[in-house]
Amino acid sequence: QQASPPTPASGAVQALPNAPLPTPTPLLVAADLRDGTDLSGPWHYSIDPFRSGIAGFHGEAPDSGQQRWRDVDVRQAMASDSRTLYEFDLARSPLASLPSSWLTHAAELRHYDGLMWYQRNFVAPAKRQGRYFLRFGAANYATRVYLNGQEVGRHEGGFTPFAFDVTRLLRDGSNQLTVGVDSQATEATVPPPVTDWENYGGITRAVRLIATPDTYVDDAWVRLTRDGRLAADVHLDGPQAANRAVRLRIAALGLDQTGRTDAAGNWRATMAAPAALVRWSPERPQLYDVSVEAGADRWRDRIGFRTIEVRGADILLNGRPVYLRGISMHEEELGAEPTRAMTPAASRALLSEIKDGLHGNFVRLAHYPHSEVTLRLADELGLIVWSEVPVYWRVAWGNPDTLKRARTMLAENILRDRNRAAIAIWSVANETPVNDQRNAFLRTLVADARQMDDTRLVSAALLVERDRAANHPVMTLADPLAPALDVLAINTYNGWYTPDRLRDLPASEWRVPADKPLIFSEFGADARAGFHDPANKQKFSEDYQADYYRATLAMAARLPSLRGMSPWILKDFRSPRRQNPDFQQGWNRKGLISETGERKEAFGVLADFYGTKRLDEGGV
Ligand code: GCB
Repeated sequence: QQASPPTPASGAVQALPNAPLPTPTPLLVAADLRDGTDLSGPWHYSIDPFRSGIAGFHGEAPDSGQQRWRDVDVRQAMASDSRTLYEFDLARSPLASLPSSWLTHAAELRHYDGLMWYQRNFVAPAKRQGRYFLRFGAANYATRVYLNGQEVGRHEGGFTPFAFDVTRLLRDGSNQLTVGVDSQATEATVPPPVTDWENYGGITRAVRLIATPDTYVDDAWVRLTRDGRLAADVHLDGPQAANRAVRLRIAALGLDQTGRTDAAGNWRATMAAPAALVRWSPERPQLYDVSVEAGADRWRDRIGFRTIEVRGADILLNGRPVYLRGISMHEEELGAEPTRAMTPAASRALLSEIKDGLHGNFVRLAHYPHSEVTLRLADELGLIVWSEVPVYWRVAWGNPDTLKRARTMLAENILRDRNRAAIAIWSVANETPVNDQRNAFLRTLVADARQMDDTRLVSAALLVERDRAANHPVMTLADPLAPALDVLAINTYNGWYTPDRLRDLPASEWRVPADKPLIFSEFGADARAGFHDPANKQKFSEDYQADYYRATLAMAARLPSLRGMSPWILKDFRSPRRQNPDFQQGWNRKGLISETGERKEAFGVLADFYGTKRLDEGGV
């Protein structure tokens, strides 16, 4: 079912005429819970700044001496025939442990941006039956995969999973897997080259060899509909996908429902929600073991059930108003040398600061889809999630390829995560400049999100205009995208990027539509942990940051439609734009904790505010 399309404001630009939704295949939903061989660990790597493994020096196909994916013993080949030439030998190149970004493989790679080759061998399971997929959690940004010298596929986008069927290419014993990953952004990529975070090139999430029966459950989506019924959509892939018996079970609820797929391998069912169902909430993040059986396959996931909707300016979770006590975060683990490899422990260290330290119930996972490790943990801990695609700042709005990339990323993100109860909001963009092409681009993404998921809210982090003539902050939300969104979200930095005095912030005037929930998707100020300046309270001091939070929270308290916030940001994060030698040293310092976890004064200011709000759930 499709949610009724939002009514566009008069004069607003429509969505672009929609090409069909991009549907990534295979999807392998909940792949992280399937049986498989984890290919994490040591891989060989070799830089290729001129991309000579992809094209020769006149642009022709590369010659064999430049190819890194050849399935040969290079040293032996050269020793046995003096005419043989290889200039790359991955099998003898240095080793690094994956998943991780290459920025931390070696000191000289700290700023490498381009093509990197990775290679490892693995032993295929003996007595194979069924199908085998190579599944990548994420590789940033453009990836080519070769198995035993044969190309098996390509993928673009640094934050979403992809998989290739390699059943026929696997051989007994040792198999050689070669992966080229190119991190370089262009004007046409998503995100574009200029961002405010580190571009961690590499294979940053797990690579696994996953085994399934010939016909298997490629997609299953089990959820509460807006009217409180239980709905399931299942898609089988394989030679016996059509007209196949399917069984959905939630043992703890006594639910056992059977059905049959149609000719396309799809089964859709809705049923009354079992009376015993405990709805997922931050206070009680109940999850259930859910399985879908079809033929020899048994798909499983752990799923929470809740409803999320908007009524007037309220956000309703399970029918009750909720105030989003949140914070934003990047996918970057604590420590002085992060590599963007989100282990369960690394993710827990961050999310528990939000849940327990700040008394939060909400996290904005900025500015791209985060690891499924983090999404599963948010489900388990009870943190409501804002999930986003990296349509950030200035992308090539008029380029149809760029739109296709963004749509595919959004689809990959939503289809991966539709079973996560924690996710309440799909965000289609962050701080994008208003113009007709951009409006049409983003409307297309909004329509896609609604088509793929009619159970969640859609938003985008928007900018407001400041009245230049006024002598106190007068802020107006005039974005023509606003009518298309369920939740209005504003990034605001008065008193940090503007010369406003903090004491003037509480009296700011906000001209925003009153009939929709508003959240502050960002506000923040840099502070270098340990730098105190009580006398002058200069920018970059902990004192200024704490005062900035006090002033902004006082301002927030006066906004009648404000229903939550995700200040910028939990932890200091690497950003090449931030080079102030005294205070930043390559880090955006707007964290409430430093990169190594030291809490700044403002952490306590926000924790107190949220701690009080908790007693007053739903109130503003
Ligand atoms: C923003 C961006 C965020 C930046 C932040 C900042 O508005 O959305 O990505 O890091 O400001 O620190 O300026």
